[in-house]
Amino acid sequence: MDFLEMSSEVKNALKNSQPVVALESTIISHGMPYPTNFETALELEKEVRDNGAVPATIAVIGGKVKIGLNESEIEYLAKAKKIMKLSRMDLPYAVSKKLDGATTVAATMICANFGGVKVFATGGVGGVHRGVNETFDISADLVELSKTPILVVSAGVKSILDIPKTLEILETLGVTVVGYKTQDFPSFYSTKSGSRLQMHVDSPYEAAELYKTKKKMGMDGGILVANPISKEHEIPNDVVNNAIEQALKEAKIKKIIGKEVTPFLLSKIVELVPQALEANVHLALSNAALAAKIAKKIEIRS
Ligand code: PSU
Ligand code: MN
Repeated sequence: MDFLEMSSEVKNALKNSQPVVALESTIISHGMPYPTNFETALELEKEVRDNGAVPATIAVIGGKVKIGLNESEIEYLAKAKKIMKLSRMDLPYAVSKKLDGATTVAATMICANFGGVKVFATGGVGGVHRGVNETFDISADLVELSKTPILVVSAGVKSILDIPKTLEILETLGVTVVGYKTQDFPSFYSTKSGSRLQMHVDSPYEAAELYKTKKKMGMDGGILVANPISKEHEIPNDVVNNAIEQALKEAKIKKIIGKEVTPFLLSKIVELVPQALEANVHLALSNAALAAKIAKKIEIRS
């Protein structure tokens, strides 16, 4: 794979069956404002290390799929104004044209899998957008979860999305969705969404066993571990919901479509509810810590 460039740290870790956790880059370039995005990207790597795994932040730079970015590459992504947002459809184009791009959950899963990374921590995955009946806007993240064998830790999905419909599609696609110590599907800023989950795991060990079992059974696709934000950092639903309603209204007026929808809504929400950014950082860190613990359990020979 001449398009793949792994850092020596990640390469060594994988060679020695040490735990590695993939981290995405769209959260840096399109998910948070500078400088919080840069600081958070570094803190996420530290959190993974502090919990005993090697971080591998993923992006495409100069047409190379990079697994394990250095600090200046992360800074570049954090500051770049017009960096491409790469999902599955864009990935071969960016590589072929030797472009730079940040990877979404879908593209990060694909790239992690190229390198043999099994676990990936993010903030929130994409899903079925509200108004899907008209727009057909369904994130490619969901389809990727049905194809690519990565365990993804996320704080559920934001209520900018239609959460019940997102869960329906995940069921249709056969994605194994489990709550982490919860039976409520979390909605990013909130531990609950009103949607219930049938399945849960209660330890990193159980999550690792689920991953190993799915693999042993030869079944395609990933696992979505929904890890709720901690109670102390939770933002009440009604506080965020007003902001979300307003953001959605504005997106409609401004005719924002396609891959611009999610970044537009994310930045609008932070503009309207500044504490949302801090909550976002906290939940992402908590997901990175849990992902590292799960990755460690996966690498223990059973
Ligand atoms: N949700 C968030 N923060 C994010 C994203 C989603 O709360 O940063 C990013 C992720 O990279 C996710 C992508 O994969 O947005 C989904 O975009 P779309 O809806 O265009 O598929
Ligand atoms: Mn979309």
